[in-house]
Amino acid sequence: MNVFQADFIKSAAKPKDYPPPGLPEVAFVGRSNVGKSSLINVLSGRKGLVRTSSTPGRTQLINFFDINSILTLVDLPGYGYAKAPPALRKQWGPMIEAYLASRESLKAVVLILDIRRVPSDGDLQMLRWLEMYNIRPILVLTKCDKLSKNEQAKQKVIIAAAIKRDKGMLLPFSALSKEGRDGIWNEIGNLLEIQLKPDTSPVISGSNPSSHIRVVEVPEQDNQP
Ligand SMILES: Nc1nc2c(ncn2[C@@H]2O[C@H](COP(=O)(O)OP(=O)(O)OP(=O)(O)O)[C@@H](O)[C@H]2O)c(=O)[nH]1
Ligand SMILES: [Mg+2]
Repeated sequence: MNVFQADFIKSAAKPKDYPPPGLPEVAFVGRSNVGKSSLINVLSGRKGLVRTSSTPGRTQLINFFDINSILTLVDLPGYGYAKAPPALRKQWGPMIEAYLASRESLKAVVLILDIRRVPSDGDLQMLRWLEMYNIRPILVLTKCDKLSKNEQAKQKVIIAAAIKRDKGMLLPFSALSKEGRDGIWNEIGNLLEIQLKPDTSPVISGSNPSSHIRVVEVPEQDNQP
């Protein structure tokens, strides 16, 4: 997918503050510090589109980003940050649940797991929530640059068993090397019924089959909201 345009739309905590529904949305969930915001930056090809941090709890609101005016990427605050202020931890569950339960334009969820770690209780809870809302997540194993190929294969087996999924469903990714980027875009394209051919125009099929958007290559740029 060539991203020729990536823009911060807005931050929101409550449904009344979300942008108007319309374009299909892809939400990114995972524990705090797992690499959600870094993944969005790599997918968008903009290093500074979303703020990232080595300190957990960087993303505290729901952040919406427009991509090529054909879809919206949604960065959700991470769970499981023990040192988060109590008020924030209390707010987190209802904020995420309201979004997952009520957002009609939500078409895909990317659940991000750290390839080095056994999935946490928060991850398992998130999987249960998604099942409850009938959402089949795209499962990404991030930070794979930190392990050898051999170790990655072992971790895949362990993580697949912990979450009771086929290991073939787990997509390795690295925000450093960008390995896995195209595979994740393909999965998103499949779920959104958008054809994302790298050298041609992305086309929204279904409701608007004639919508053609020309894509051009642009250099990475900082675009901090
Ligand atoms: N080596 C490596 N580091 C990564 C990768 N992805 C993210 N990181 C690092 O992990 C830290 C957290 O990344 P973020 O993208 O801010 O994580 P987040 O999930 O958005 O965190 P919160 O907003 O706090 O929930 C940063 O220091 C990133 O540079 C990766 O694929 N490889
Ligand atoms: Mg973040």
